[in-house]
Amino acid sequence: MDRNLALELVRVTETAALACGRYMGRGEKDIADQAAVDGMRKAFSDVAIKGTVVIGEGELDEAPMLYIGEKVGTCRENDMEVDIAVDPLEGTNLIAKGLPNAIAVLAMAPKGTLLNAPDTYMRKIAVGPKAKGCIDLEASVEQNLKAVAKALNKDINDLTLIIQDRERHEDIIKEARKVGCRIKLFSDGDVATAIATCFEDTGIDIFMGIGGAPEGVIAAAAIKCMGGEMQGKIIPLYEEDAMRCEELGWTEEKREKLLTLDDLVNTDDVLFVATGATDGELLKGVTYLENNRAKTQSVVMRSKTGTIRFVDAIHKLDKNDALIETLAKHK
Ligand code: VTB
Repeated sequence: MDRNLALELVRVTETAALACGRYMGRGEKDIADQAAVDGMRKAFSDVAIKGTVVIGEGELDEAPMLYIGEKVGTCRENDMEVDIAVDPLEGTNLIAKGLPNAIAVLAMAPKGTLLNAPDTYMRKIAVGPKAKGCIDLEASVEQNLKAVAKALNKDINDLTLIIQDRERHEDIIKEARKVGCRIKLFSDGDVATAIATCFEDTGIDIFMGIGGAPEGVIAAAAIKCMGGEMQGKIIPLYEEDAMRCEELGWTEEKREKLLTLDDLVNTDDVLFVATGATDGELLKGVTYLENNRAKTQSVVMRSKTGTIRFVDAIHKLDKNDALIETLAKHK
């Protein structure tokens, strides 16, 4: 994929983050989400790709924009055909409450290479590059924690597990506490937190737990770029999830299969881009400056070269056409 697309795509997540940034703490998660979706959709129209959304806002009947199957980009004859996975606002609750780790995020890869995950749950485990090859989703929590501690040459008491604060994780938390591991609980947003394992200075060594399956594929794109490891398994938590899986061809047999990083993202040419909406482990959120300006921080990665770029940008809010249109709509 053309490397210049990486920077083009930064504009897309920047626009989504700027569109929803003003809703921080206003308790309106759906409005914030809609603004991010509108911003992202608008910004995509200038990108020279023939993109198909494979992970998006839902099916056509439930999402008017960025629905699964929607074509995005300029879609000209010679444009490259790509799969797009988006989450215009990953962590709608987070922005509504002004909590950390809300991001606007997307991944792009050659056509047919991103897993078409069902919109249900996934059991996940992720680590950074130094612990690659040491995890096994099917092994016990204790085995995984000990293996990762060994790989990182850390005492298990110094190892930090990050896991979503949910009742469904009680057993994992109990087992991790038993072996004396440190635990960081987070309320929402398991893309940013899974990726945090790949950045040593976050202090996060391992990510575990059950979160959204689509979010799993998006996180896997970043982890692939950074040389970390992730595994997943589709888990329908509720009865309607199981029905949904069957509907989408994710039969019980298919769900049994352990999904490796290559199953989640089946290419060595994936791009991952995210912009902070609220401050987080990895990125600063949108900050507003005097004279109608706002500052964003984004990260863009390419698995082909392994380059990780952080992009700080200052935007003149009254000079960015895609944004002006989106902001006017959401006044
Ligand atoms: C998960 C996680 C997301 O919402 O989907 C979670 O992957 C939903 O879990 O990052 P619950 O159903 O238990 O709330 C997020 O945290 C935010 O979208």
